[in-house]
Amino acid sequence: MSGTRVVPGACPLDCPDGCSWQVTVQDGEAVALRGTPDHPYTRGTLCVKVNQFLEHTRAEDRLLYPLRRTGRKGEGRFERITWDDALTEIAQRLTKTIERHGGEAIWPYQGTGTLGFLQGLQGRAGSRLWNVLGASRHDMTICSIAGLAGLTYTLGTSTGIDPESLAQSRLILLWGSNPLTTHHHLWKVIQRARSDGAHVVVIDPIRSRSAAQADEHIAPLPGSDAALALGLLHVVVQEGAEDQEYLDTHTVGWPEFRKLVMEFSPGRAAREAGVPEEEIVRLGQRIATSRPTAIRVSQGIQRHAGGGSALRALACLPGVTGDWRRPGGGLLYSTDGYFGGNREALYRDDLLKRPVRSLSMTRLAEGLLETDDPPVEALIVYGANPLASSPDQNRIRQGLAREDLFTVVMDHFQTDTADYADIVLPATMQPEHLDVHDGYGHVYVTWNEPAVAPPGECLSTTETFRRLARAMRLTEPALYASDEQLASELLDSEHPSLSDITVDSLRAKGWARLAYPEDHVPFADGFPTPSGKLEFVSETAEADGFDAVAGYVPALEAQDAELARQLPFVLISVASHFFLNTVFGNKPELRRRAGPPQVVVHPQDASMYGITDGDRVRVSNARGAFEALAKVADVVRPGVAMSTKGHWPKHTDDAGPNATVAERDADMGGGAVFHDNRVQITPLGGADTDNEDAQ
Ligand SMILES: Nc1nc2c(c(=O)[nH]1)N[C@H]1C(S)=C(S)[C@@H](COP(=O)(O)OP(=O)(O)OC[C@H]3O[C@@H](n4cnc5c(=O)[nH]c(N)nc54)[C@H](O)[C@@H]3O)O[C@H]1N2
Ligand SMILES: Nc1nc2c(c(=O)[nH]1)N[C@H]1C(S)=C(S)[C@@H](COP(=O)(O)OP(=O)(O)OC[C@H]3O[C@@H](n4cnc5c(=O)[nH]c(N)nc54)[C@H](O)[C@@H]3O)O[C@H]1N2
Ligand code: SF4
Ligand SMILES: [Mo]
Repeated sequence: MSGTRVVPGACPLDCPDGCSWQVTVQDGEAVALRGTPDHPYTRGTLCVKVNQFLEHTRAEDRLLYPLRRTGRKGEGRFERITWDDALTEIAQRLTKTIERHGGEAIWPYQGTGTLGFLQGLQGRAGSRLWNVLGASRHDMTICSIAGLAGLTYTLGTSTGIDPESLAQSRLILLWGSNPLTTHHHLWKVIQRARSDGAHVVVIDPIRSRSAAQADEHIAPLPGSDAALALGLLHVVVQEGAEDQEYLDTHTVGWPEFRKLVMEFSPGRAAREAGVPEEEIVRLGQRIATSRPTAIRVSQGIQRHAGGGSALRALACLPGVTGDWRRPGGGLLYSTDGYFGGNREALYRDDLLKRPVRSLSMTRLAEGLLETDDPPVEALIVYGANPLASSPDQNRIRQGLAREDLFTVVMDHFQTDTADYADIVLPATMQPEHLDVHDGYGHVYVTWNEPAVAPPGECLSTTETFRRLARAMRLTEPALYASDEQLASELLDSEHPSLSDITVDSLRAKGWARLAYPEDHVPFADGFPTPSGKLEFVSETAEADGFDAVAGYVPALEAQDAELARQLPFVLISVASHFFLNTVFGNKPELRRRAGPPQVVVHPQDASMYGITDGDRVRVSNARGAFEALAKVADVVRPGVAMSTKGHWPKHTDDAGPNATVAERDADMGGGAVFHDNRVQITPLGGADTDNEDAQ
């Protein structure tokens, strides 16, 4: 063995690809990391962000010890303390809070830093402890929820088709999805389809990396997708390409939905979506003749006031053409539901003594500044960086600065959010703890074996919560389950997807394909809706206060012509190629490659508003402002401006795109509206002069 071993693991990040990786360990040190070569989806490659993950684990600025704040909130001055002191203080504060206001005054604010079932989001890490304490429930609204809710009205589930089936598609619509940046392993599948003659169309207001590589790019107005979909279906029906037999046997409400489709002539859809009528007719005809057609839609498109409705309408499209029954046809948003692990066993919601309120992740400012009965007195942030990532940055800052708020942040690095903590706790990184992962863009499950000892005094999330439970003298045995116990409780499930997967088999190989056949068609036996069919008309939606018929709900700010006069740009802040949300926002090499924060505007807009390439500009609205360098390029359509998420506010002017984003809900699920955001852009003077007083 000569001291060298290869340890199987998983990329923990919030990315659909959920890569399987291997860590080479020599004499107790991780010396190499690579994508697992024989994993059918990872295929031996990670990505530009994660290739140097091991370096990131050894970064100079890594948090290694518990810290107590010594300066003002936000100032960033801390002193090292022992774990015992940290846990004693946290236990006392939480106990006092519970005595005064009850458990609901505690807000466990968990983010997407790791998706692991033990250490992260998928297993709602910490859930058992919060249930015992009766803490407020944290509602994960930040990423994909509006779309999940919209799809569920149509399909009865949000779980879509197997991405690997796209290899069999004849037409692929990448609808508000940029896989070359956000989940690049799908591109290999797309290329396989293309080599068999498939045509790839990107539908995105921005000519993304993926759009630039596609066969065709259609650039609709932000938030107009459902109108576009209805226009395309109008053409499909005009061409006589609806699958009447499928409609009769597998759907409900076609007559009502058809009526709506017939109201969306290509001309009307073209006006709503701001694209040429010919493009709609041409793509409609292509859909009419391309069996099967697959739609890959990811999260970007549902960050608008009508985002849930958009997904609800898009899922209807393969219902009209009958593609839901063909391998390579249908829609993929998430594969979350394929893994039938026993999530309930991890959550242990039975430990909750009485129902508790929910607080929405994307309404942190409201939660901290306006909520009483009881007020939020203790905020435990883990795997999240809300000061950078959540809407209405300025008010979040105000909330975090509250002197009477007790804040604990568990993280790897001293983020903007951590600067507001009373206590900072150092967390382990992926090669240092045990975890189990699935993926939301494939149908595999992965085992992450600890490869090396944690540096300094870093502790895993599970161990931190076990020690906190002990410090609080809690007696519930479920709070002390070991990581191995948790993993086996998760995998101990009757669900057929896990029929031949055990802890031992998974641990030995590192990954397994869930037990679905190769050409699996998810809705071959019907849909899990109340009617058992695809629902163009949904009584459930109607009962929830939505139109019974799936349709078009415009964006709020993006489609507001009145507002557009003062705030001419719709700001879309997309995924950066080099960061994963705010993870890696402090990694020097990736920061260098990403460059400084930019805002991209169309040449026509640039000349209208006096913006020159390289100008320092102020991007603002009534909610707030941030500074960036202007880039003038026709990758955006006129009226749209693009920036990226991921830059750390403290590296720039203490602000980012979310200073301008409203703390407002999308139509469904309480989702965020990051892209339904109007701003103005004002030059601050040339890049060289650096004159902030100019205008
Ligand atoms: N490199 C990298 N990869 C990531 C991430 C990252 O930060 N960096 N983030 C991860 C996470 S958390 C997620 S949720 C996924 C997101 O994955 P994606 O959804 O693929 O990424 P986004 O960039 O958020 O949005 C995709 C596209 O949606 C477009 N879009 C915005 N509004 C509209 C609209 O109204 N209509 C249409 N048709 N398109 C619209 C944007 O212009 C953008 O190009 O990616 C994951 N992968
Ligand atoms: N303007 C704009 N804002 C957006 C978006 C957008 O498109 N535009 N996208 C939104 C989306 S899709 C998402 S998902 C959210 C993400 O928002 P958040 O969930 O807040 O994610 P991050 O900002 O990446 O912060 C994750 C933090 O977790 C830490 N971390 C990672 N692993 C661990 C671990 O094992 N233990 C602990 N304790 N900490 C860990 C990381 O160091 C990092 O500081 O951002 C949203 N914000
Ligand atoms: S970020 Fe995505 S593509 Fe990159 S290694 Fe992780 S799972 Fe794979
Ligand atoms: Mo996300």
